[in-house]
Amino acid sequence: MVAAATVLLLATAQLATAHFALDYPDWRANTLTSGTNYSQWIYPCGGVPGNSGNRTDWPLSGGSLILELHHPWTYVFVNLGLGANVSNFNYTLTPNFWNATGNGTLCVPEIKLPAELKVDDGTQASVQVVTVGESGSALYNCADITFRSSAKALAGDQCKTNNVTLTEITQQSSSSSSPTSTSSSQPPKSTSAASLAGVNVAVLGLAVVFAYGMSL
Ligand SMILES: *[C@@H]1O[C@H](CO)[C@@H](O)[C@H](O)[C@H]1NC(C)=O
Ligand SMILES: *[C@@H]1O[C@H](CO)[C@@H](O)[C@H](O)[C@H]1NC(C)=O
Ligand SMILES: *[C@@H]1O[C@H](CO)[C@@H](O)[C@H](O)[C@H]1NC(C)=O
Ligand SMILES: *[C@@H]1O[C@H](CO)[C@@H](O)[C@H](O)[C@H]1NC(C)=O
Ligand SMILES: *[C@@H]1O[C@H](CO)[C@@H](O)[C@H](O)[C@H]1NC(C)=O
Ligand SMILES: *[C@@H]1O[C@H](CO)[C@@H](O)[C@H](O)[C@H]1NC(C)=O
Ligand SMILES: *[C@@H]1O[C@H](CO)[C@@H](O)[C@H](O)[C@H]1NC(C)=O
Ligand SMILES: [Cu+2]
Repeated sequence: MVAAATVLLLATAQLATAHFALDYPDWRANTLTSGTNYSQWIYPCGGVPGNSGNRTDWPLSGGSLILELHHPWTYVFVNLGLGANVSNFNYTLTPNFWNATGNGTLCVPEIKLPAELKVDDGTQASVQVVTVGESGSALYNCADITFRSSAKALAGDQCKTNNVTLTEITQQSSSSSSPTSTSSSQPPKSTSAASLAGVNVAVLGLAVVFAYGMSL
């Protein structure tokens, strides 16, 4: 009995520390609070249905993202789906996904939309942020947005990164693709996953599967 309770306590503590917050755009719901049926382990969106919370205006070319991270490091993927009630996130905003290290706040001033994706003033969409840790298991949070020609990316005091370092992981062996999507105040280092020694390729592969939600 005591052993089981201890294991449960440890497991719960681990869950609590591994989770993350999506501060901007405003998440569909606070998935860190207890007393809901939401869980960041659930694909998609931690189980939070569309239109549960606030809808944030985003610039037509892409907008800002603020995450609160609690892990020594985590992979981060950002995906987008079009529509008023999205559950299919079939555009990636992180062709080079991120390795975010540190327990703190990450603000990326502007995440560019893929060049082939044209949106209009008033187009509704949702953003899904996926983080993948060492175990290969993934956490999900979503935010509902409206693309607006009048919307602006966050700047200055509104977009502060604190204690988090971002490294882009290019999935091609060539690192020639320019990482224009994350012009952070501290520019991210670009690393080629294929050229890295000691990368856990299995976790990386799993991460990609989880992040794009292929068979989930
Ligand atoms: C969680 O789900 C259970 C079973 O479906 C339901 O009875 C309960 O009301 C739900 N709780 C919340 C906060 O939605
Ligand atoms: C939506 O915005 C209001 C006003 O800023 C805030 O009080 C509320 O907590 C937000 N809802 C969610 C789900 O974040
Ligand atoms: C993260 O940092 C905050 C203070 O900045 C601290 O309260 C918290 O315990 C830290 N969490 C982890 C998992 O290191
Ligand atoms: C939103 O989509 C979900 C799943 O695709 C569906 O269950 C739900 O009824 C939809 N909600 C609205 C308001 O259309
Ligand atoms: C993404 O899915 C939507 C339907 O949800 C579809 O209209 C669109 O063509 C898809 N785009 C891509 C690039 O797969
Ligand atoms: C991500 O960062 C962590 C901590 O610095 C490191 O151990 C890990 O190897 C990195 N992963 C990749 C793919 O670079
Ligand atoms: C910064 O992140 C490191 C690594 O996760 C953590 O050990 C340290 O406590 C964090 N510092 C602050 C001020 O949160
Ligand atoms: Cu967690």
